[in-house]
Amino acid sequence: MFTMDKKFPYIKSKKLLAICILFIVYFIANKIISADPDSKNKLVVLLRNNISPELRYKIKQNVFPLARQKALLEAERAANKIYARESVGFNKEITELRKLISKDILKKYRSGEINKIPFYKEENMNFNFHNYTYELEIFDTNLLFNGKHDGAILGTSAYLDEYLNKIIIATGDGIISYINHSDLDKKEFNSKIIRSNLTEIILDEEVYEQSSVGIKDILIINDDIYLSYSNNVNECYNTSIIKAKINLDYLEFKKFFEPTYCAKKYSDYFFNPHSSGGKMTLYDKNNLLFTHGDYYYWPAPQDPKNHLGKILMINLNNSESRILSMGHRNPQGLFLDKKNNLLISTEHGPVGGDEINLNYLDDDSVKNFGWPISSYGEHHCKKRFEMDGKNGLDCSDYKLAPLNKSHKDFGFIEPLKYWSPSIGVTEIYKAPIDFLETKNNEFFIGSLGNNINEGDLSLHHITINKSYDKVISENTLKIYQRIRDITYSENLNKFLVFLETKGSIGLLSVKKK
Ligand SMILES: [Ca+2]
Repeated sequence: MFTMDKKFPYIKSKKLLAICILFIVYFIANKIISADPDSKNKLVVLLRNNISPELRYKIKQNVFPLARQKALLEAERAANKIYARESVGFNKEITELRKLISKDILKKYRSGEINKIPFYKEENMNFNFHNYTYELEIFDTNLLFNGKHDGAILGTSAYLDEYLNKIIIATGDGIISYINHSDLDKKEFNSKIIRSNLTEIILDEEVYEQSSVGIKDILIINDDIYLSYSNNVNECYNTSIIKAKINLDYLEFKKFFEPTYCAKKYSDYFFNPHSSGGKMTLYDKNNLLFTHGDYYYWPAPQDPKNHLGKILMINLNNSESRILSMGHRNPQGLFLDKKNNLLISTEHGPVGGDEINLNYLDDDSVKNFGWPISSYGEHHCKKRFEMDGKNGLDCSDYKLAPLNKSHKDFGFIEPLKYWSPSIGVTEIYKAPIDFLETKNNEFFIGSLGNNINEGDLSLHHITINKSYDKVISENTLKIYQRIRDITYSENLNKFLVFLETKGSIGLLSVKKK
């Protein structure tokens, strides 16, 4: 039988009072923390000046999910601004906040407290071009943070491959997880995190943070998973590879390949860890192919011994390497057309001069693609000089690297195609013959950048003629996100793409009209 506790009304009012006080404190504090930085409100100014930024962020992160949500919304608005190119810069406060949130989440990933990344379905994107219709299914997540580039504003860089009926995802900050193909029909699903000994093998903490170093690609060969990464050896960097036997509960990585050479962070030369390359693809049962960027150390690409600015073949059994081609800048796309024994690579130019390069692997000669002697791009300093009313070509970078336009006239191989302005070209992947029922060579190529009208933030469907001498057509699918990686799933008969602006997975299907 229900009996009324005599104390009940008293307790109730006390509780109510406590709730009211808490609410008021919450309201004021929230106001201070999430206030407009230019707020002239006296109370806000007084209180804010007496709280350290660290404490503010801590409170923000732990106590005020609403403030966090607001900041993320602001970040999203900023991202949209970037799309429209109204603003190029990052909001400093958002960057700091993201760093703190991501550190907190990273701790939880490592401890196992978070063991999955939730994805939810977004609206499909549809495109029509001449003979083709394209459909891109998109899955977003809010739990990937450590962008490896300012443009990866809400997401992170990540790389995809397949293992049996699973998509394996390796993020730039070293979170490895998998999605079952069967879950892709659902509106929401989880990518299950695979724990590993990564932090014992890659000691550079920056790899796991918002930075310009990190994991650079994933490749699965049989039951082995290979990861390439920015390797920091006493402030001297190269791109190295580690491997592990696949075990979906735990990956025990060990070192697989480490170049003999590295680029010093502090030297008389430029240094930029974004120019890392790092793309891997399978060659045959005993070898993989691997791109190594120049890290802006310009003497390397034309030095026949130095691994920087090269494409290499690496033996899977003994890790011995051989240079296949030289004169590369930052190749982030690599595809082997087995039937034609043709290696197709893409690479970033400086300002302009992004390239598609072809290397027929029919002899042992080392092909030279020209960087930094020949390029259809220009140095960054050219514009600065011109703005000061000087001759752009007088800036000192041209003395080190003349960037002749012709490749052929200087003994180098011409690119099959180049983009000026640059699109920020990334991965390249050929469609299987029956995917598009074509006699030509159909490729999908990703782009980064921030100017949608120049072909950035898009998927490029490029048709190359049968004999590989020219590009017949280019359909640019405007995705409005940076496209970091592309692979093809035979099981799903779809292309898988990773979109890093927001941290989304895309599934692309194409139909002939
Ligand atoms: Ca070139």
